[in-house]
Amino acid sequence: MTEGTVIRSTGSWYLVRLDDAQMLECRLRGQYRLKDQRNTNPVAVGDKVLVELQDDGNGIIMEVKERYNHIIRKATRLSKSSHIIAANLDQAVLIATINQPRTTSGFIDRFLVTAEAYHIPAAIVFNKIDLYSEKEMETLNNMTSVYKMAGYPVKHVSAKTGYNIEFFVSLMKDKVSLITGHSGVGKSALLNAVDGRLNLRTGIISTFSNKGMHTTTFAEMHELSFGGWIVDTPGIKEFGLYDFEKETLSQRFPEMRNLMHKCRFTNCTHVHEPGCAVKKAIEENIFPVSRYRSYLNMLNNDFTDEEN
Ligand SMILES: Nc1nc2c(ncn2[C@@H]2O[C@H](COP(=O)(O)OP(=O)(O)OP(=O)(O)O)[C@@H](O)[C@H]2O)c(=O)[nH]1
Ligand SMILES: [Mg+2]
Ligand SMILES: [Zn+2]
Repeated sequence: MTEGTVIRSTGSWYLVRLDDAQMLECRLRGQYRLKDQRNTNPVAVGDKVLVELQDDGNGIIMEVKERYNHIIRKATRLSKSSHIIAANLDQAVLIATINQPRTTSGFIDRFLVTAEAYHIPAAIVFNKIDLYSEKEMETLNNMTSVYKMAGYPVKHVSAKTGYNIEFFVSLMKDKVSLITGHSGVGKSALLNAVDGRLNLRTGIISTFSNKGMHTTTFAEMHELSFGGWIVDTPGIKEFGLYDFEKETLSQRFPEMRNLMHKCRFTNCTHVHEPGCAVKKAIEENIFPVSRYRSYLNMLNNDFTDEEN
């Protein structure tokens, strides 16, 4: 048997890159049992697998190795069954824009909380730097300091002018990165700018008309010419669809995690309790209000996007 990585999954066929770089179309062993019945797909992009070569030139996936991590999408928020989008990721990179389209801090915070919940390091790349007005630059700089303070890498780039593109390259080099973000933020344009070989389609075509086609998740991994892999996921509209427990939510905010031990009550929810270190930090202007607002919205299951 040979080891490889699942690069693409289209339901019944899997494209596997063997460790000697050979590509092999594979099917899944017939009696492969789903260990976790709640997931609709037993094998996901990024999975490390053991395959057996067949006489017809295809392969059979005999075994899926234990995942280092994975990220799940649910059919709907209330749905019991879920779909594994990708496995064994080194990081999740959110491509965001202040305008055209606007990425709100609520959306960014749900992305970050989800990445924390799945133990996937997260980074934020603000694109379209060439477009912003003075006021939008101010918003950008405020958001940047908020997320840097929380400990996340933040970069400003422009796919159009090439500004800081080398930072985007260094962020992804030799890593497996999930690339996500609203439609139109320039994910494909940025990836084309760093690696022309990818030749991804850009513009508005991939957003609207293809809406229904992508929903089954054909996530795909692409090799980067300078080293590393990206996972392109056309289907994720709202990254933050995961089932969190309210008690653990504050642990998904690194800056809250660092303060919590100072709250009077160990099970403090940082909402109404006396002696709360988080609320004190907000009063003292050392905890960002936008992050706290997102926390409250998530506690209340409020996923509407509001102000930055
Ligand atoms: N001004 C400017 N326009 C950009 C920049 N990056 C991308 N665009 C434009 O924004 C539009 C959308 O870019 P895409 O790369 O297709 O966006 P996407 O994030 O891949 O969108 P989906 O595939 O629909 O998820 C295109 O018209 C790009 O030319 C940038 O840095 N500056
Ligand atoms: Mg695209
Ligand atoms: Zn508290």
